[in-house]
Amino acid sequence: MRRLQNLPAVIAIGCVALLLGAGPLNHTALVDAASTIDVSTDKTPRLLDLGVTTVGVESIALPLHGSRIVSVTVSGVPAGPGLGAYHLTLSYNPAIVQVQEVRGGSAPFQTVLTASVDNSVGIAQWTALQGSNLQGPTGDIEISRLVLSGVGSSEVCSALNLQVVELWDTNGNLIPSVDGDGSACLQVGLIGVARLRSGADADGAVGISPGIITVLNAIDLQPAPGLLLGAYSASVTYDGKAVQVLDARLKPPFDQGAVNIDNPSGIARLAALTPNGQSAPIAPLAFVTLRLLGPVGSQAVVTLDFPALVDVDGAPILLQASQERTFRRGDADGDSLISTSDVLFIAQFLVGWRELGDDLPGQVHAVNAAAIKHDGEFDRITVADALWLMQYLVGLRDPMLNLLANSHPPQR
Ligand SMILES: [Ca+2]
Ligand SMILES: [Ca+2]
Ligand SMILES: [Ca+2]
Repeated sequence: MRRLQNLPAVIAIGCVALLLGAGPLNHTALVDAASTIDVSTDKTPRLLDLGVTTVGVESIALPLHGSRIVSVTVSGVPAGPGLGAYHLTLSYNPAIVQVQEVRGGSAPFQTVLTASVDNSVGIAQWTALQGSNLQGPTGDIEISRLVLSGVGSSEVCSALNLQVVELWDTNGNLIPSVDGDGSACLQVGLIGVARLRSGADADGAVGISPGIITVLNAIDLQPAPGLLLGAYSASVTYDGKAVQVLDARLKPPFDQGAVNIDNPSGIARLAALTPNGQSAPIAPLAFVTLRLLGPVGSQAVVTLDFPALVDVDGAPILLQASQERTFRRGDADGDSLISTSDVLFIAQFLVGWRELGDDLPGQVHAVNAAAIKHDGEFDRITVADALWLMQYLVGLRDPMLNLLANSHPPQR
């Protein structure tokens, strides 16, 4: 039986407004839409209004056979020296949820110092510190991300019991805090399988293209017959110091929507719908142009998630797993090293001997190659990228690809 015919539109408007911070629309519709679809972003209760520093973990819906990333966030760090270091533990029911990985969060907490995970008893603990600046962050900051996977067999929940062992400011004073626990609930509904590719758009702009390749029933992992996707919101997250999103282009049939790019925070949000629905595979859903900013060879990870994905009737679909791509500025052949081979790959691509891609040997990694020399509105691969990398390899340019002051092109 069908639900409201206009639900995808309501949902998409709600999505766009919620995710993109648009002005108030119809508040009721927005809240309804959020409660209908926003199963994965049930936020931890915040005690900010009371002036209490809170360390919270998100509540999340986990697909059977799938994994998701949850944020651990400190809110309400008081004005002063700011956050310098933390030590946290998380306990959970390992028969329902397991911690696959503990990662850093936003800068300056983009890495963890130590992490230990025991999935046999259900305890993870980790520490991090930031030594980049005596003025640490105040207010709200995402300090780490946990990759969780669902391992149970029915719709049950596990508490995500966070405990703050210690929270320090950069002067070495303890910051009093409370913890905000979350939960992870297994879902046995529909699972969307996403794909993230890197390459070039029709005009040569390099970047990534997210897509949904299939929708499965969680119980038997068989494709859901006749399912039409109606709307999505996607997030692309990255370290804003290493990567910039220059543009995000919605592609038909999901071309009604909106885009919000926040490079300082390292997140780009897309939300779009298609009124009549479309069956998977839908790839690409969009094209997101990327620029790498760091020194030659430095690594940058870009993660794609779908905070909301619904079928044409508004029923939620959980993503099986976030998708990631790792980039290295200059590494055109994708072997993680910077060498003359990268120069060769670019030159060979330019005369049509190699194709773009990042999943088969011999392909040219478009974003890595194009980002050697930045090119205006978007980066593309030109012979100047090969030239600059060669100049770097012979010592004429520094790792940021600036010409060295005492190096000159040969005279006559
Ligand atoms: Ca707790
Ligand atoms: Ca290489
Ligand atoms: Ca270029």
